Amino acid sequence: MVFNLFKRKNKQKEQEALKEQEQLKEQERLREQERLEEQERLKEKERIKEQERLKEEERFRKQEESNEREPSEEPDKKGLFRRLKSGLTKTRDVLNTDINDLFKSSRKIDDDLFDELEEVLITADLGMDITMEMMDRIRKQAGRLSTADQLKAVLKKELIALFPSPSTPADAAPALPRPHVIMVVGVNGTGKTTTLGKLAARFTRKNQKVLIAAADTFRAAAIEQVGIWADRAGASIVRHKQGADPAAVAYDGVEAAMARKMDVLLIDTAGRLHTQKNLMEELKKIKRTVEKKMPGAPHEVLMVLDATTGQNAISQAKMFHEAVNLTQLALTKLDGTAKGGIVAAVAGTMHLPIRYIGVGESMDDLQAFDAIQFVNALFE
Ligand SMILES: Nc1nc2c(ncn2[C@@H]2O[C@H](COP(=O)(O)OP(=O)(O)O)[C@@H](O)[C@H]2O)c(=O)[nH]1
Ligand SMILES: [Mg+2]
Repeated sequence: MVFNLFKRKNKQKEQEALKEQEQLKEQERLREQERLEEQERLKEKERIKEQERLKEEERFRKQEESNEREPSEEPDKKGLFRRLKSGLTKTRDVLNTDINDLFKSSRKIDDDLFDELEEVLITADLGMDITMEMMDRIRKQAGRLSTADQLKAVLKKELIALFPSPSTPADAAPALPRPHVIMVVGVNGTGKTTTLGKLAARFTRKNQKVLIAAADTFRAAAIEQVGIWADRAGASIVRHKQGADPAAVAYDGVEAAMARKMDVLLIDTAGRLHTQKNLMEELKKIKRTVEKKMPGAPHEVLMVLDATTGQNAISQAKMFHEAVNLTQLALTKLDGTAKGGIVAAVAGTMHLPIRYIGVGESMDDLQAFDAIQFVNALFE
């Protein structure tokens, strides 16, 4: 009896031990499965990264090839390229000479060298954040770098990667529906009206019918200035008197553009009001009014930034983006004292396409922006 009880207890214990062992095994199996799944996930991530890197390299290589072919095939574009290059002399001098100096007497790649490169990038107005990001990426590739040319190639590639890939070619005709409405915004004096005028000329040259709404009613001179640009560009204009409600001008602009079957409507806006808050509220109101008259419009909100203001351009862009949701950017005055790094810094921070750059005050001094061409111009 006692013996039987003892046997039964023993058996129970054995069974419990077995159960426990099985549970442990099951846990281990689950852990192993998790580990394998995690490995698989990491591998997949690496694969995607590698694919992206290859795509980027391919894009870069193709552009390098087309740049080499450019002189014979597209003399006009080559002229623009040369003008862009001469506009960027200062940045180029900084980048070129300093980077080449860094590698004089075949220096080793070490921390000192990276410190100096970092300084060069900050001097080129790339800004602190983007410079740090860039240095991080370059350091990771340092193992296979030994010459100035290799470093330049990596730097170029990483700079190009800062720009969001354009979804449409920079110089494509405006998309349907018509009128294609572009609202131009930005701080006073950055070159809004000038850029709008140059844009109008670009479109009319392509046989597009362009209407301009003079919604900067803050100063009489501003309305006059738009009028002059409209004449030059062969565009029509809708204007009210000084002090009129800018949203009403924009509304009339949309109405007229629809009635007159215009291809493009460009809306000029003010860059300064009595307070910054008023300005943002006014821009929002213009946008709302335009949308009410033509659902889906404005199709683009183009912010104009003065490249010579350096890092300020970034804080301006953030503020306007918050208020009116920018869709594209133009950087002006790259023919002046601007440092080219600001272009990459803006693109890398805002993640918005830079559509145009201004390289002078006349009608032809607006270029469709091409990141690869631009970065190449910085280094040549
Ligand atoms: N050098 C140069 N000057 C420019 C460029 N774009 C605009 N400007 C000048 O900047 C000044 C302000 O331009 P404006 O269009 O009136 O600016 P807005 O107040 O933003 O409308 C004018 O003297 C323009 O000629 C450019 O790309 N290069
Ligand atoms: Mg203006």
